[in-house]
Amino acid sequence: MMYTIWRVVGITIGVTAVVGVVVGSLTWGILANRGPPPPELKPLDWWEHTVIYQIYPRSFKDSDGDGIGDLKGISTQLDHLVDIGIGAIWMSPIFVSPMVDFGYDISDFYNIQAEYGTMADFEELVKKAHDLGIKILLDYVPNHASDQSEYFKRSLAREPGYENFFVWADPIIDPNNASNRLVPSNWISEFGGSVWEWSEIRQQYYLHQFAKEQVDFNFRDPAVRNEMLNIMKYWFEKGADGYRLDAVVHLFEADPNDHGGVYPDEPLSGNMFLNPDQAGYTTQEYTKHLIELYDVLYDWREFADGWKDENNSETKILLAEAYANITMTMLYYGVEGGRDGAHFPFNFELINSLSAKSSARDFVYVIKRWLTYMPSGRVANWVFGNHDKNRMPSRFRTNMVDGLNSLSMLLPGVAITYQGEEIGMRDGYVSWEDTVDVAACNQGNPDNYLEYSRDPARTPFHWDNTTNAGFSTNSTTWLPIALDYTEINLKAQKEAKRSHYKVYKSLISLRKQPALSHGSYHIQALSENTFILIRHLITHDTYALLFNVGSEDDTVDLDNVTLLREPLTVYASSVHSSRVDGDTVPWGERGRVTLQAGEAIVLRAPPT
Ligand SMILES: *[C@@H]1O[C@H](CO)[C@@H](O)[C@H](O)[C@H]1NC(C)=O
Ligand SMILES: *[C@@H]1O[C@H](CO)[C@@H](O)[C@H](O)[C@H]1NC(C)=O
Ligand SMILES: *[C@@H]1O[C@H](CO)[C@@H](O)[C@H](O)[C@H]1NC(C)=O
Ligand SMILES: *[C@@H]1O[C@H](CO)[C@@H](O)[C@H](O)[C@H]1NC(C)=O
Ligand SMILES: *[C@@H]1O[C@H](CO)[C@@H](O)[C@H](O)[C@H]1NC(C)=O
Ligand SMILES: *[C@@H]1O[C@H](CO)[C@@H](O)[C@H](O)[C@H]1NC(C)=O
Ligand SMILES: [Ca+2]
Ligand SMILES: [Ca+2]
Repeated sequence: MMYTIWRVVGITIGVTAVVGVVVGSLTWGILANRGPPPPELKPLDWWEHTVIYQIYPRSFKDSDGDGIGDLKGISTQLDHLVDIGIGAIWMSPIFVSPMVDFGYDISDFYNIQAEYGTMADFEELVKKAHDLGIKILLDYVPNHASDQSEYFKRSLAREPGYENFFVWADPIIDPNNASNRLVPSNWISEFGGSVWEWSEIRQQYYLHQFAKEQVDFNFRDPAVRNEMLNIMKYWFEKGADGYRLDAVVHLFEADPNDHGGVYPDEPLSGNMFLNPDQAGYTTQEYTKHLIELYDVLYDWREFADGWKDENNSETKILLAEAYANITMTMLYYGVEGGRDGAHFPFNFELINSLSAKSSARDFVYVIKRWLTYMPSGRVANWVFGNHDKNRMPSRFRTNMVDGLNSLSMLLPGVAITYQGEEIGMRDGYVSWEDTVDVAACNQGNPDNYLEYSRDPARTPFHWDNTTNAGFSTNSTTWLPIALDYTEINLKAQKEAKRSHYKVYKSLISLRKQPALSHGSYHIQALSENTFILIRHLITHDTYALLFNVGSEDDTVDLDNVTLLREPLTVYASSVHSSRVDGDTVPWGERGRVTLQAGEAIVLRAPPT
């Protein structure tokens, strides 16, 4: 209960800070002397304050020299994950797939892709990880199946039970020419072109919101919903601790029954930067964020919770991938006073709304927005990158790596790390000839493919400075190794006195501190470019992150930040900082602190 009150206090201060436009003139800290002694710390469920590490299996570690990462490779590198201190791994899809979209086009949801290994390899990975205290999250791809799947073959053949497994539609007859068939609607796929693909066999169109080889399931068919539960159950039985739910905003499309028997055209969005065959040229109002999808999601949650209760197992978690506006995103948590949804929807605000150009106040605003909109009693999460987005140092500045990693570690809730962020890996260079991402191949040309390509964020992990960065012994790898691997690699960073790896590791271990797991948060811009994030819990050490997100030196005043008491010592600092761990930050000149461009320091202050 007290815990909640403290959090509410944190939010109140946050809101005040937004309103109190005059930067740095806020008085804090009356709080410190208020209220009864500290509450018992509420025990947290395993996932509520964990760090989740996303592995892109194809690019993590190749164990057999074919140039492609695999499950045995992951098993052999679990020590690295134990060493840095993460609590769970989420693996991008490892199931049988023709690899049109590198595993997001699944042809057999119940088996492992041969190039990644065998079921025995998977079982061994689960066992090893669990023995080391690491949870395993799988990627659940409910929206679509590969056109090579049995489901699709059966549906093509109109096999009983499978006729409506996918979204089939008759052609529209051209009023001017009866032998010309037209697509059922003007909907555009995420990878470009119509969502409708003609099938000679069924003499009908099928719908695909991604590549034409990724056929959308028909979630209005109860048989589909049932099969999804079978899949979820199957991998729970194999030991999966939860799922990341892929592309859930696309689960439903408008129902012709609600539109006079036709698939309604979408109005044009008016976005003049897009071609008529690009997603977003129309409003997507009939293809994304349909309200029906939430009930399906809430059913999955009920299933996962039922599993836990009936089998007295640890919590199975569901994490929703939903690029949506803030209100639609928050609905993925569930309905207040109603059904639960995902344990959390991924927070993509740090990716979508912040960049190298953002000011301190932009950071503060975007962070508070999530925490303010989040329904009460839910758990926040922080994501700076994934396999679909340019890498974090490439979107921001390379001198911001430690500050960004520190920020996600110090904020309340779950921190999510995409493989390589712990060593500050940047986008790799992938030429047009080497490009394999379907999004870039479908929509791009040699001049503009990098606007679409997700390959640069997917180049293999840099283990060391040997051939292929220690990723593979093969002379060629499925994607080229980024050229900067001799400079940026795990081994070098372990040996260096200071490195991104060392900052990351020290920040993860700081998460055990009660102020981080249970404390209130206070975040405020101190100047145009520098903000402070404080985690505070009465009678425990207070921790504060000072982060200059600008591109010049900046001096800020800690005068009125009364939650901080002397002596202030440096717990961690950016690799390029002149401050070292254990340094005292002199309060002498009444708390003036200068930070270099991109510099972040994490300070420890005694209890208040
Ligand atoms: C600190 O607060 C006092 C009182 O509100 C104010 O006069 C002073 O300017 C503030 N100092 C800074 C550096 O903002
Ligand atoms: C090396 O990779 C290529 C494909 O990039 C593959 O054809 C070849 O068989 C691999 N070599 C070995 C030894 O697996
Ligand atoms: C009618 O459509 C068919 C099929 O697209 C095409 O081959 C034919 O030329 C069209 N006829 C006229 C008169 O446009
Ligand atoms: C409990 O676990 C068993 C397998 O261990 C599974 O078959 C069963 O469906 C689970 N219970 C629920 C409620 O899902
Ligand atoms: C969010 O999206 C939904 C559905 O697309 C729309 O109805 C709503 O107005 C949007 N809200 C905001 C705040 O943009
Ligand atoms: C590779 O790294 C080792 C230390 O791990 C270092 O001694 C060596 O000089 C490096 N070689 C190159 C080519 O950078
Ligand atoms: Ca391999
Ligand atoms: Ca769909």
